Amino acid sequence: MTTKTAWITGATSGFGAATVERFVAGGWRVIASGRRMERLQQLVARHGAERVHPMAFDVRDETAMRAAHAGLPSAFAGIDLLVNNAGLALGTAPAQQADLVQWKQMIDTNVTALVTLTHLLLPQLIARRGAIVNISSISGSYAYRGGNVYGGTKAFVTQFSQNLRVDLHGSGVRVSSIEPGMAETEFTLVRTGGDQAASDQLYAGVHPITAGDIADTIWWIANLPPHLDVTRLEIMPTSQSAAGLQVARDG
Ligand code: NDP
Ligand code: 8X3
Repeated sequence: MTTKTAWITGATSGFGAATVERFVAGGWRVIASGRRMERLQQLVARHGAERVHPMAFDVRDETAMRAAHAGLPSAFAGIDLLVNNAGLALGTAPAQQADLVQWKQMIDTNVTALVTLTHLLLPQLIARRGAIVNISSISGSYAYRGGNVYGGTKAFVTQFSQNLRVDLHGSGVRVSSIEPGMAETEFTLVRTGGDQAASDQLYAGVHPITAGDIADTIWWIANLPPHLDVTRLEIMPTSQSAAGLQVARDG
C-alpha cells in the first residue's frame, strides 16, 4: 500500500499535535506546520524525518507559506489530505469593548490563511482525489457573549467548506467541516493571554473533549471509503448543550 501524506496546520499543540500522532501511528507521512519550531522538532525527534516534515512559519505570511510549499522534499510533495486546523480565539470581551487588532488577527489566521493554503493545494488535491478537513467550531452556529468575530470566522469556515464541496463536485475530493464544542487544549490559554487559572476554571468538572478525541475523529473521516464524505460534523462534550435567547426589558 502507498504511504499517504497529510499536511496538518497548527501541529505544535492541541488538536493538531494529537492529529500528527494519530496519523503517524497509522502509517502516514505528515507535514507538520506551526510557528513554534522547537515543538515541531520534538515531533521529528520522536518519529523521524522520513515520517514528519516540520515547517515553521506564520500562516498569515503568504510568502513564507508559498516558500514552505515550494521547498517540500519530494517524499512529502504529494499531499493527499489537508487538515486546516491552525486557528485561535483572542479575547472574551463583548464587541463594544473588543480589541480591533485581535479581531483582525483572528480573521487573518482563521479565514485568510485557511483559504490561502487551500487555494495553494487545490490543484494537487484534485489531481490526487484527496481530502480537506477544516476545523470549524460550534461557535460558528451558536452565538454566545464574547464570541463575536471568533464565531464569525468559524461560520465562514463552515460555509466555505460547504461551498468548496459544491465547486469540487465530481472531482472525487472530499471536504469536511468539523465543528467541535468545548475542548481542553491551549485554546483558552491563548484566548485569555496566558491565564492558566481562567483556563482551568473553564474546564473544571466539565469532562471536555480532548485533543485525542478530535484526532481520532479526523482519522476516522480521512480513512472512510472514498465514496463517503462526512460533510459536517458537530461534536460536543456530553456536558455541553446550547440554550439560547436573552431578553432585555425596559426599566
Ligand atoms: P491550540 O491553541 O492548542 O492550538 C492552536 C494551533 O494553531 C497551534 O499549533 C498554533 O501554533 C497554531 N496557530 C495559531 N496561530 C497561528 C499562526 N499565526 N501561524 C501558524 N500557526 C498558528 O488550540 P486548539 O488545538 O484547540 O485549536 C485548533 C483549532 O481548533 C483552532 O482552529 C480552534 O479555533 C479550533 N477549535 C478549538 C476548540 C476548543 O475548544 N479548543 C473547539 C472548536 C474549534 P503556533 O502557536 O506554534 O503557531
Ligand atoms: C471553541 C469552542 O464554544 O469555546 O471553538 O467557542 S467555543
